[in-house]
Amino acid sequence: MKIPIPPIYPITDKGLARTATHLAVLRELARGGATWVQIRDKTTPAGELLVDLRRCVEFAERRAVTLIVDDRCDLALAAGARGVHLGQEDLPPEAGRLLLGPGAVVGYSTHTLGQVRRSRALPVDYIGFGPVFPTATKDRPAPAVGLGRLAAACAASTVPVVAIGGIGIDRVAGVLASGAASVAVISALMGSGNLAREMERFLRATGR
Ligand code: TZP
Ligand code: MG
Repeated sequence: MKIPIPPIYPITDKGLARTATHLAVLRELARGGATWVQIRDKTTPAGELLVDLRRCVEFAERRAVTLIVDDRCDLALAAGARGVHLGQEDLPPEAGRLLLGPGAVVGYSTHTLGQVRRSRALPVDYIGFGPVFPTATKDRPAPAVGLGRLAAACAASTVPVVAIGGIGIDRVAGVLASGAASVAVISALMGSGNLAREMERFLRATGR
C-alpha cells in the first residue's frame, strides 16, 4: 500500500527559523496543520540533537505527527522517530530498513531519472526528487531538474514522489499538477516570521 503522505512536508532548519530547538519549529508547524515533519540538522552535536529529537518524538506522538529524521538512522532509532530520510551518500536504504525495521518510514533522495528507476528495487516508502528549482538551502545541490523531469520522475516511480528544492507557495499547484504526491519545503517556511500561519497558507495552496 502506498504511504499516505500529506501534500506539504515541511523540513526544519533551526538556523533559518532562528530558533534554539527543532521542537520549537515542530510545535509551530503542527499548530499550522503539518502532519509529517522532517528534522534536518547537519551541524548540532549528536548528543544535543538527540535530546531535542526525543522531545520532538514525544510531542509528535501526542499530536499524531509523523516525525522523520534526515540522514541519521542512529539518531532516528535512539529517539524512536517514525523514520529516516536518506540521501545518496548516506547509509543505503537496505541498511536503513534493516536497522529501523519493516514498520519504519524510509525515504530516499533522488536527483536523476536513473536514480529514480534504480530506486524501484529499493525498500523505500517514498522518494524525494529535486532540486526542482534552484535553491540556496542545500550545499552543493545537483542541477535543478524543472517540472518536465519531475513529471517524468513521477511517472517512473512506483512509490510517491516528494518534490523538493526552491518551492515557494506560488509553485505548489504546478508541482502537484506534475504528479508529485507532496512538496517538501524548507526556506519558504522557515524564513517566514510566522511559521504556523505560513504552514496554513501552504496547505491551502494545495487545494486538497
Ligand atoms: N534536497 C534537494 S533541494 C534541498 C534538499 C534538502 C533543499 C530544499 O530547500 P528549499 O529551501 O525548500 O529550497
Ligand atoms: Mg540527507
